[in-house]
Amino acid sequence: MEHKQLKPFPETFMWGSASAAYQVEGAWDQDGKGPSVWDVYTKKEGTTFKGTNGDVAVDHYNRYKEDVQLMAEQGLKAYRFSIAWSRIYPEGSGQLNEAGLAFYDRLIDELIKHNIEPIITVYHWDVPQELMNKYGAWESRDIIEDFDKYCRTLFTRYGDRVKYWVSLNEQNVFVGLGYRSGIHPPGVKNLKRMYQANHIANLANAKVINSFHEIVKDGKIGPSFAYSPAYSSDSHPKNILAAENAEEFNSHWWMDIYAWGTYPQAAWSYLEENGLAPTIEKGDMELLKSAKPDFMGLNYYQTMTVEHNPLDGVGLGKINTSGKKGTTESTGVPGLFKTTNNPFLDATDWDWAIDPIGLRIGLRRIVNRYQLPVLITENGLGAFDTLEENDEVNDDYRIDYLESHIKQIQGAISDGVKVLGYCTWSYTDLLSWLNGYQKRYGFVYVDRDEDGPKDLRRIKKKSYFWYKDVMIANGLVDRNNH
Ligand code: BGP
Repeated sequence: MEHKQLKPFPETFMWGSASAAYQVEGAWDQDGKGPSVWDVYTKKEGTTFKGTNGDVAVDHYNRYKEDVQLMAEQGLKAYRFSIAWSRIYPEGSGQLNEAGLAFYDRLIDELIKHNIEPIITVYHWDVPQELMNKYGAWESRDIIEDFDKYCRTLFTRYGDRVKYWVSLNEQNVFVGLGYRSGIHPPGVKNLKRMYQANHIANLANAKVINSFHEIVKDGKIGPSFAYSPAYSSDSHPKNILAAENAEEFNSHWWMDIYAWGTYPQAAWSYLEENGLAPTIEKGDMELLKSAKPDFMGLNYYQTMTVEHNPLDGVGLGKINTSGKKGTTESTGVPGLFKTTNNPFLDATDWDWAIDPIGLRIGLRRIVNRYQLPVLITENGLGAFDTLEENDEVNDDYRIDYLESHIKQIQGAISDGVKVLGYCTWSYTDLLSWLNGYQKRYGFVYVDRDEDGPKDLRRIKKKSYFWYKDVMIANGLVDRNNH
């Protein structure tokens, strides 16, 4: 759609940025925190790039004031961060840790003092290890009560000051990588278990959305979904069908549940045919239907281009965690679809397709299908940055990336899509789960690498100043005049 004139960003638009507890906080056992599954998983041989972990990360736990100060100077409007469940309940349930709760009080108050809207993610993948030991975490229905109790504690404690909340971050990623490809904790490769754990996570998500609406009456909550809109490799109907399969299995499977409380038909019948369907108990579907998110959180990085994949075709391919471009293998589900390169798109050094128009397409698809406003909870470029003389980081490539995506958001707004805000990933550099510290996303460079924390000094990148101008202008600025 082309417009004679684009609509401006709404005055209330939340220009933000994001992080997650395990990736920034460090302080892994400080002030009574219990271990999470990531504390344990990253210590196992061969799980992460060069054996990196978040023990220290970028030490945000001890340096949060300095980080918020940087946000304030930049004029950041919103900051999305996650709470580490095992700081609040070190064993997942039972004993409450006041020191953990107090840390987030301080962080929230510091943000509010500087007019930065806090957006809390209650779960960004770091389930307490004790719940894994006790009952297999997401594989047991016991987690529904424990998660609800944990979330109610947060809603009650912070709901007076925090009005935007994210329930599960990228459920599709944590169950997919945790139970299909086995490269996230618990490192399992078993589809039956994956679909069962996913169903339980759906129930837990629905329950806490209902609890939220009961406790924080004037707040808004939604899940954050990692949506990679699927394209067909060409106009051959069998490839179009493969793209339909990819949309249904990779996206509608989750978003239909969030918005409507129903599983999509073709995917459900495929799972039944293959003995993979989750067990639905009495009351499950009613619970799923009863929970209504206030927005769809969207984490957007790339689109996926797919083609037909026969029953004896491609399965799981290797992913690129080294930053050596071109090392990602085609991946697929035999009988459904497989990925292929899109000749029209460039890619990052980690082989993620760069596709700003894909963001607009994704926004349009979500809004048309679900009639929900969208909060963009993540979008950004993972890249190698160079710290130059005089503490400069000239990350023009990151500005190009963000600028082109913001342009398409404005396009989507002009098309009629309601977008509440835009959180870039990430604020400071941080630990990229499997990819170490060399894959950087931040506006703020942090002086550390895989070999150790160095001095953890914070350095403003060029993109820091550029985003500042965007926020002042409430929209894109002419870069030549800045
Ligand atoms: C999302 C996660 C983030 C973040 C981002 C970048 O999937 O929600 O936590 O890590 O992707 O991914 P990566 O670190 O793998 O480059």
